[in-house]
Amino acid sequence: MKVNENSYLNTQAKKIRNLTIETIGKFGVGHLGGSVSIAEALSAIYFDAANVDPKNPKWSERDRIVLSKGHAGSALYCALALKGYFDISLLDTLNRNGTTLPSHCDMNKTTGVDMTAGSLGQGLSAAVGMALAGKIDKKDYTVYCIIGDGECQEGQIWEASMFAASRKLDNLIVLLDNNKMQIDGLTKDINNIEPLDEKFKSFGFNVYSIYGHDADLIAKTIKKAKKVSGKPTVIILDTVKGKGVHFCEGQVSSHSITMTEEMWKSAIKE
Ligand SMILES: Cc1ncc(C[n+]2csc(CCOP(=O)(O)OP(=O)(O)O)c2C)c(N)n1
Ligand SMILES: [Mg+2]
Repeated sequence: MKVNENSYLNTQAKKIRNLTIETIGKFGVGHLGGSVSIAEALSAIYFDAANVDPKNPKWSERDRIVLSKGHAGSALYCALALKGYFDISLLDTLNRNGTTLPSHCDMNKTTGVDMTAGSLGQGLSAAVGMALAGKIDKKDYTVYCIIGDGECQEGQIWEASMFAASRKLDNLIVLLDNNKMQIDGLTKDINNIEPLDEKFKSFGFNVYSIYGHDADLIAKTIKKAKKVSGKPTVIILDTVKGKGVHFCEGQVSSHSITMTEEMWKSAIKE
């Protein structure tokens, strides 16, 4: 796998990852593992694919972005700050009393967040609704929705997927962060969801399975997906939970982790 680590999109991903480590680190505890595993996906969406305007976050023609795995809100906030939705200094309020940046995403609190999430499974249904509304209103926007692998154990994911395909929602692109771990174990041991590609195909999706830590590859795949008509797309991202953080990469314990200042600073240095 040849990855251009210094490309624009992979550099943005690195910025998202480092800022996420710092933001969670300064608070002392948070969902680090599943946040850093989507750094490249967020970079590809916000810094290449999405037609959005940070100065006009409610623009009716904008692409919609739903982080269904809402516990990774910190990474989304870092992407939004880097994109210019709000000042980077706001990240220092994460999770503190009165903040507009709660642990899990809240569309009524945070500029640029299109959907409230945290109860796993629900964000995809909302994204499907947005995509259907776009078709009914004859609008040209695309809906991007990031879901987790553990989240795919929710029946609601499959109900929403069945409906998306039956309505031929080719304006929906789902990115599945397949880091193969959930809150307290390996996804395959708790309730195996594989073969994911075959499942989504049988539900009527256009499916791509790619390496998930190359933002250039993700952006290229999104471009391909946008040319497909009559079907929603899922891009299954082969990712690593805790990616890029030496004390938790590939470990279930990265799901929610306590960090000392020394720990998060050493991770950023690395
Ligand atoms: C409906 C629901 N059940 C349980 C939880 C608690 N919970 C939060 S994150 C998580 C694990 C999710 O695993 P995955 O989707 O793979 O997320 P990731 O590995 O990306 O962190 C669980 C069970 C929840 N938020 N919502
Ligand atoms: Mg997972």
